[in-house]
Amino acid sequence: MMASTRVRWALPVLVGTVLVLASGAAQAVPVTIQNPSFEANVLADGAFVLTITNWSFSGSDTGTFNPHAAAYPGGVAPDGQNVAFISAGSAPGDTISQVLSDVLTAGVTYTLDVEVGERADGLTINTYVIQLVAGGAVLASDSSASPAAGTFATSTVVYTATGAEAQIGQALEIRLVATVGGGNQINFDDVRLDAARQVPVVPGVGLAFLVVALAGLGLLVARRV
Ligand SMILES: [Ca+2]
Ligand SMILES: [Ca+2]
Repeated sequence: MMASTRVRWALPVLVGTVLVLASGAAQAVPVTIQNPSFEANVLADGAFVLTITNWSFSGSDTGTFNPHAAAYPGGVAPDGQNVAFISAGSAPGDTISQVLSDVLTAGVTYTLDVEVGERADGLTINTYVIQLVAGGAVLASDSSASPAAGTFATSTVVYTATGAEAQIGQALEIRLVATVGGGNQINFDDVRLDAARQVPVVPGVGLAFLVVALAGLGLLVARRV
């Protein structure tokens, strides 16, 4: 193989290898949410309470519900036994929320997933929005889930903190909002928030490899001339 050919092949291979070592892979870890599946209250099938442990909420017709078979086939919740609800007596904008102990961190991609349900027993789904919040400011939101009666669908928010946000270092918050009040009900369950960041696999090895690789490339170039 000609020296010039070796150089042509060597450069992209070395640069590619160094980039892989230096950048690493995204590691997703769950962010702690208290009572994320609304199971803190033990309720009989069909029972509800106007409380949601660990969550704050506005309005007077919001709480925890163990669905009966009329609401969802088999009386089954997406996760565990219970769901949260914002119901008929609610006003537009009534909100279930929890401020988390984790703070908004630069370079992290957050993925918020919430199961959103429409009861099958005539309580038409309320329009809703789920929001990822930090320091009281809404970072991103989703209102696109459209479950059929008697089913749940996943609503997802994805947000990457660039580091330019004024809310870096401030507490994250999850909000589940009913955007139209009265006459309807919306159910939420299985709230999940993951944080993923690019992490170096072995930064020291990557840097050492870079030095050796560049030295090797220099030798190749030197031998060619
Ligand atoms: Ca649940
Ligand atoms: Ca049930």
